[in-house]
Amino acid sequence: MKIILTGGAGFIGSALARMIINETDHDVLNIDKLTYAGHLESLESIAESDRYQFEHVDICDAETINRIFDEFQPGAIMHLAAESHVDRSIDGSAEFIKTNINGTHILLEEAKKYWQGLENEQKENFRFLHVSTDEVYGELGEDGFFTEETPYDPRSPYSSSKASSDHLVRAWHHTYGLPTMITNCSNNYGPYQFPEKLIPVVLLKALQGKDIPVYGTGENVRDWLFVDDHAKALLKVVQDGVAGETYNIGGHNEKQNLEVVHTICDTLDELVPKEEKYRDLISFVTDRPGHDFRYAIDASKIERELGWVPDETFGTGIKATIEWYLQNMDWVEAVTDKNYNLERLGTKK
Ligand code: NAD
Ligand code: TDX
Repeated sequence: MKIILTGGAGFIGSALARMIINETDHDVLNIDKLTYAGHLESLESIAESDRYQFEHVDICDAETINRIFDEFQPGAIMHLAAESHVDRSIDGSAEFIKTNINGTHILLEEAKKYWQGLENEQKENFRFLHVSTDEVYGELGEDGFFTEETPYDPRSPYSSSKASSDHLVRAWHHTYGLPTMITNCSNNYGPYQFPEKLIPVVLLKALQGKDIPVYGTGENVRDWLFVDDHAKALLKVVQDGVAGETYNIGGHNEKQNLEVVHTICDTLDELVPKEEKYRDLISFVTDRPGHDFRYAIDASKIERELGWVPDETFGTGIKATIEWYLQNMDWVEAVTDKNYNLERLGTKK
C-alpha cells in the first residue's frame, strides 16, 4: 500500500513511520510542518529507505496537499498531524483551531477530490484514517469506560478541536461516502515523546534534580498505551478496518498520576542512584484549569473485530521508555534546544 502519513515527525507519527518501513512492505510519504513538536531526528533510522519520503508541508496548504495526492496516488492517508498538548491549548487555542479543525477539513476536501477520481477496486479500498483521542468523550468518575458509543463531551480547547475534527470526518463519510475511519486512543508513552507530556517531564526534571510538578493532588487517572502498541493498532485499522467505523484503542493500564510518578522515581533510584531519593523532588502544584479526572478505554471492539491486543504492560513499557531516554539524551537536547526548557505550561488566563 502507498500511505500518506501526516504528522510523521511527531511522537506517534514517527513510531508509525518506523514501523511501516521496518515491519511492512508499504511505502510512506510523510507530510509534516515541523512545529516545535516535529523533529526529523526521530526518523534518522529510516530516512534513507527508498520506501520513505518526506515533504515539509503545512496541512492547511490546500494547493500543495492537492499536488501531493495527485503525484503520490496513495491507497490510504493516516492523519496524525495536530497540535496535541492540552496545556498549550489552554495558553493559546488559535493554532489548535487552525491545524486540528481547518487542517483536517482541507485534508478531507483534497482526499475527497482525489478519491472521486479513482475507479473500481482502488476507489473501494481507499481509506482516510483519522487518529483522535479519548478526551473527546470528556471525563469519567471513579467507574466506567469510554466505548465507541459514549457521547462526546470535550472540555479543553484541545479536546474540543479534536472532537470538531472527528465530526467533520464522520460528516464526509455520511455525506460524500468518503471511506473514513476514526480511532480514539488513550495516553501514549514511549521513546521519542516530546518532553512536555507527563512522563518525559517527570523523568527529565528528576534527572536534573529539579522539582517534579504534580498537578493538583496527583489522583487524576490516565490509561497508558505504549506507543508501538498504538502504531500496531493503527496499521490493523488501516489494513482491515471497515469504512465508517470508529475504534477505541487503549492499553488496559489505568494509573493515578502519582503512581506513574512514583514508578519513574523508583526506577531511577535503581538505574541512576543518588544520595537523595527521587521521590523527595515531588512537588504538588496548582491544578490544570478544567483538569479531566479520569480516562479509561474499553478496547473490546478492536480486539473482537480486528484481533488487536496490546503487547506491553505498563511495567515493561515504562522500564523500556526510561532506559531509552537515559540512552538518548542527545535526542532530548536536539529537540528541546532553544525550543522549550520544561517550564510549566497551561496556566495563562
Ligand atoms: P505530537 O505533538 O508529538 O506531533 C504532532 C506532529 O504534527 C508534529 O510532527 C508536528 O510538526 C505536526 N504538525 C502540527 N501541525 C501541523 C500542520 N499544520 N501541518 C503539518 N504537520 C503539523 O503529537 P502526537 O503525540 O504524536 O499525536 C499524534 C496524533 O495522535 C494527534 O492527532 C493527537 O491528537 C493524537 N493523540 C495523541 C495521544 C498522545 O497521548 N500523545 C493520545 C491520543 C491521540
Ligand atoms: O507536568 C505535568 N504534571 C502533571 O501532573 C504534566 C505535563 C501533566 N500532569 C498531569 C496532567 C494529566 O492528568 O498528568 C496527566 C497527563 O498529562 P499530559 O501528559 O499532558 O497528557 P493529557 O493531558 O492526559 O493528554 C494526553 O493524552 C491524550 C495527550 O497529550 C493528548 O494528546 C492525548 O489526546
